Amino acid sequence: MSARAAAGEVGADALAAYLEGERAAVEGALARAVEALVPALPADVGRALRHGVLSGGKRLRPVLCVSAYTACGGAPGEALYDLAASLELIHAYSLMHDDLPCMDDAALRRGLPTTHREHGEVATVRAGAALIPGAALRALDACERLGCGAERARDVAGLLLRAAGAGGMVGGQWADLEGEGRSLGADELDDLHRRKTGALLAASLEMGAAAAGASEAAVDALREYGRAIGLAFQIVDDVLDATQSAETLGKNPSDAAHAKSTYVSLHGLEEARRRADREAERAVAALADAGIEAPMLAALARYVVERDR
Ligand code: GRG
Repeated sequence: MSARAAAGEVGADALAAYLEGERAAVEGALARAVEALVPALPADVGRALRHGVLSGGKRLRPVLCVSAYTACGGAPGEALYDLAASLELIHAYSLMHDDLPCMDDAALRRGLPTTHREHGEVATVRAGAALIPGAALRALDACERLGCGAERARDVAGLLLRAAGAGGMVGGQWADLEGEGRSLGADELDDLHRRKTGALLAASLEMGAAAAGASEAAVDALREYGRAIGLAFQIVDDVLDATQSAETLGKNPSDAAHAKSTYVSLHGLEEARRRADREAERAVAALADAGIEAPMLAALARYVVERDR
């Protein structure tokens, strides 16, 4: 079945209602995480952390984690949302640091001033750094409450940290910064984004499946789904950067200003859109091939390519 047909089983209204409910539960878990982390921090660092974590966003990574967990037969509850929120804590730190003058030098994020513009560079660097171990500890604690057992808890937290590390998001960001002003080849661009954006998105699915105690085949399929939608997500990010206003995006388009190679600069708009569609189809096929029936994950694959921000 194609991604569009599989997603068609979940109508637009049902998807919107699902996203709204899941996001509300994720916001609750993020608020719990912030309340747990802030008391140990100086007041200005706490304010920066609160800004970076609690000022909106699509909350896609935690939603994917929860969706994978339930697709593998797990029942949602507070501990699951706390596990899912650990991904968003890493994501939040990456955006706070990415926006700094030494990286993207961005003034606007999610329609608001970036964290360092509001709270200063020093507090933002410190808050971002505090989020990394904070996320790992939240993930371990959530796994324990989910009854994962020590070995599975270590595996799940390991997935998060490997995806965030030099072989994943951090390494991808280095490659991205080093690639500015240079024309990257198609394989180089895929590799960069598989690490910078794709690794954490794929880990979201894999963590949900692993925490649910899914079979190796199911974990593999969800990783495959995650890798494909991770790439689709980044391609669409490039398309949106090239075509949408700051008002719609909630941030200033910046790829051209930083002379970045993108899917649009390399392949053109139409081919970039087709490639994103193909990746979404591939994601859904990976689940179907493994016999995983998950219409909501098919709908989320469509959402990733059809989103406008
Ligand atoms: C020290 C080199 C070095 C790196 C530190 C800063 C950093 C680590 C990593 C940055 C990675 C990065 C900026 C990835 C961007 C991924 C991306 C497409 C973000 C946008 O995600 P959305 O659309 O954002 O999910 P919302 O706002 O919806 O949460």
